[in-house]
Amino acid sequence: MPSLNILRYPDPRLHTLAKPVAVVDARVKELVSSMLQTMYEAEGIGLAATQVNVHERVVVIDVSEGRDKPLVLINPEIGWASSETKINEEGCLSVPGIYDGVERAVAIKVTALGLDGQRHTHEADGLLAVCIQHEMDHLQGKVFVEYLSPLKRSRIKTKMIKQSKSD
Ligand code: GNR
Ligand code: NI
Repeated sequence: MPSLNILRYPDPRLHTLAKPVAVVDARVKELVSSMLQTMYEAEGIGLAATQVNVHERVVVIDVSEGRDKPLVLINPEIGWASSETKINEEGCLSVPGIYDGVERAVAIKVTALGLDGQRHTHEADGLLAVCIQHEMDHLQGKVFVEYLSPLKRSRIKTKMIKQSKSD
């Protein structure tokens, strides 16, 4: 299972809308396995298929301390979100070195297919809830910097372009 290249903002491919997975077959399982390896290597707590230029509704997450509790969400749907929100500091593997506050629902209920092809319900709060919402945005082609002011976003864009030219 090779690790995959992570697209960097402002790559326009990060704004692609992902399509639902039709069947959880060997191909999807291989994608998940490569995504998990890529996420662990990059020391991220989540990764959406969009970030590795695969435009299907697949997300992997691990918010555990031991980095040993992978969560796989295929075709995730938010069934409920708390009206209570909170601003959390976020970062993104596609926007390395940038951290800023984003307002998110504090708690959510999500249903998604697992690797068993069955739909499961997940109740999440804290960092897990933040991460799931961040990853589901990626599947819609949305990067967290799009919640920031146009001035901040434009500075981030310039910084990312400079960075990409120096490495
Ligand atoms: O590794 C990540 N950390 C993080 C921290 C706060 C809020 C969201 C995240 S997700 C991010 C990995 C990533 O870019 N996933 O798309
Ligand atoms: Ni991200």
